[in-house]
Amino acid sequence: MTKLHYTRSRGRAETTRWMLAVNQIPFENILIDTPEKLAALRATGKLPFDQMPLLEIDDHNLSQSSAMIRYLARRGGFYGDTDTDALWCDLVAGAVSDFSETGLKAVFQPTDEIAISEQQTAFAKFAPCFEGRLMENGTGFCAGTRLSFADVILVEALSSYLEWIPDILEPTPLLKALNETVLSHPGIKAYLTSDLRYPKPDNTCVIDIARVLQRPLPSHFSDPNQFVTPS
Ligand SMILES: N[C@@H](CCC(=O)N[C@@H](CS)C(=O)NCC(=O)O)C(=O)O
Repeated sequence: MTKLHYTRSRGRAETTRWMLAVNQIPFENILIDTPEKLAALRATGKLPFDQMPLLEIDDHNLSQSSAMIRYLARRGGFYGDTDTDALWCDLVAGAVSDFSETGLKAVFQPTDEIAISEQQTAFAKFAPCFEGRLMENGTGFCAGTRLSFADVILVEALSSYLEWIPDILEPTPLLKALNETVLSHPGIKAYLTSDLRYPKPDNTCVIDIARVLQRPLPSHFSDPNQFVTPS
């Protein structure tokens, strides 16, 4: 069984979960929810950069979410049909990686108002470019004539924005249509309604991550250094 090791959250493992889902590969979330479990995982030597997530698949130990999504894209034929399609997949994926950071960081912001405002700013910057790409390509997809990993990770990033700002896609009809296309894929649909999909991140996730990584909490928490071990 394919195993994805990560904290009890979507975080940097979520694009890989969506790519497993679109490939319809059954997988297990292996919870790394204590500093001891993280230390034990690091001691196995399976984390070349000491970072989670770790994806155990096809006798490989994969690190780095960008490598995981590309491995799964090649494995399932989600990297376009031509070199030009593949190039567009990578171009869009690069922009999605920047765009998704604001969604990932939303839960770490001191107030919901700040989280929403930051996402509105990032959406205003990137969404017209994604919409423009969809218009130029003219197939309903970001690259080539069918679904690619670029579409999947773009909609994954949008899913976070939509949880904070439900009407955010109204000004971008092509992005809205792509969102619906990806969400109606049978593998994605099954994943999103399964127990494998974690809920919208909240303070519990923020605390969990800081505790497992023994890192400071955001400064608006009352005791930001409570999990930092003195060196
Ligand atoms: N570029 C990496 C980043 C992974 C990452 O930052 N992982 C965090 C947990 S969310 C981690 O393991 N941090 C521990 C460390 O950097 O030592 C990826 O996308 O996989």
